[in-house]
Amino acid sequence: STFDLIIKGGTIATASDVYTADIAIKDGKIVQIGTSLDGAEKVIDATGKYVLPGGIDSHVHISQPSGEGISMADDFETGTRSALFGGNTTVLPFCLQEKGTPLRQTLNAYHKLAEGNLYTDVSFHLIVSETNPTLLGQELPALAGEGYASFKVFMTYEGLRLNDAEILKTLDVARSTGSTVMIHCENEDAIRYLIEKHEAAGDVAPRAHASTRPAAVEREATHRALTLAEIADVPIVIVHVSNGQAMEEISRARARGLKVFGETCPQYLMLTAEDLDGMDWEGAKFVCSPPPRDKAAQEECWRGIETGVFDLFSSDHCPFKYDDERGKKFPKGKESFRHIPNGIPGVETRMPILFSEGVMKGRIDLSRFVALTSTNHAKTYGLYPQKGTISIGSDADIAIWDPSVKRTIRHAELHDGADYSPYEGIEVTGWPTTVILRGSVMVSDGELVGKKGDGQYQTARTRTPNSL
Ligand code: DUC
Ligand code: ZN
Ligand code: ZN
Ligand code: ZN
Repeated sequence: STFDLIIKGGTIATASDVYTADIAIKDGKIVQIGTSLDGAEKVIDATGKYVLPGGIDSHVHISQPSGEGISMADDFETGTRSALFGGNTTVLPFCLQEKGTPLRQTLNAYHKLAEGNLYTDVSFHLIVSETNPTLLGQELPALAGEGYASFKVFMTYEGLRLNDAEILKTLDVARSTGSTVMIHCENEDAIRYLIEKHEAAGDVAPRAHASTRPAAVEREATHRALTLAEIADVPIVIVHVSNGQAMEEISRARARGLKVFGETCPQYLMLTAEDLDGMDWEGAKFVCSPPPRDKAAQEECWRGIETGVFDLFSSDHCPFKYDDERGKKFPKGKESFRHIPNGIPGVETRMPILFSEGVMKGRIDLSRFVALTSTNHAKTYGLYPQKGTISIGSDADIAIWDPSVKRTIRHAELHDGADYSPYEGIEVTGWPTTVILRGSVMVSDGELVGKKGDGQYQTARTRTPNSL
């Protein structure tokens, strides 16, 4: 037949339009959009459903080394399987630079872990943890031209943080190569000071994690990152923004003419620091950085989603088991919050939460939902328009959402490798029931029909470099 697959009668939404039409797919690409299309081997009736670009989660951690004896709860198989069931067709995990090891060697190891195990497509960000001349002068520029077009730098974590001079040097490479830099903004020295004070006072329960990383440390670092980007004259992404004070820094920088992208995550809409309280170390389940704040900050983040301070809504999926042999969320001895690994799972629940709380509750429209969860990720990280939209010539990465599904989030029904969900018990309306990756049906009415290995690695393109 003429087409491999036709999706009939659904309400299609892109970042700019919402309309009813049929979509015809051939050889993994969208080849026609119109009415009364026929001539396909297979037809999916999407009447009464929303037909959206597959989600792109540009901030996930999979199989990332996380410190002495600590393993992440997801490998590429479980991480991408969970992503797929949450309506995603592409995820962007991080490749952490190992000090003293060529980045390419570490990247090869990640590719080995991914190969044959993917349920979604993936593209990699690099994490720059040191700034030797070979790395900055040769490795990063070469890799930027080979499809590794984004990297993350940290202003916090001993052994990982870069100082301002190092960040400037790294930003300089981004400018000349057209790479995109993501910055984790928290003031490490201030955090150290607060941790020492809390430990000295015997205040070591999980809640102290939030107290030792207050909004001020995020606000200051966000301001400093934006200042460094202004000096280096390069666009940046401020990742995982948790509150209004950091958002104001982004808005002020934009008013000065800076190109800056803002990202927020479900934890800053749905959780508060009070979740870090709780019996028997339960609060560890909600330890992430920056920490969840308060109800007012949640509302501020919603305003940012509505008004455009945020371009990106990512999960920051960073899964650790709570209670397990390797269960470092629940460390033997529970000596201090300081030993709880930072990060929580959420790749499968990211879009259902925003769909339910955002679209169904009338805070954002469908097009804004698509922009925040798919299109803007593809544009920011060099995958657009192959990924991130429904248009002729784009990959047929599509999620069909049933807005009538009512579901209570239960970890037992999710597909990740962790042993809990921070969103347990939250009720959502709407779920992606059928997910299509490059024309292959991967999830059909909630059932897995795709195979591991169906996902592929995708190279990303750099921006047009500017030489100042
Ligand atoms: N930063 C992240 O991006 N993810 C988890 C922990 C962290 O600090
Ligand atoms: Zn971070
Ligand atoms: Zn305290
Ligand atoms: Zn992260």
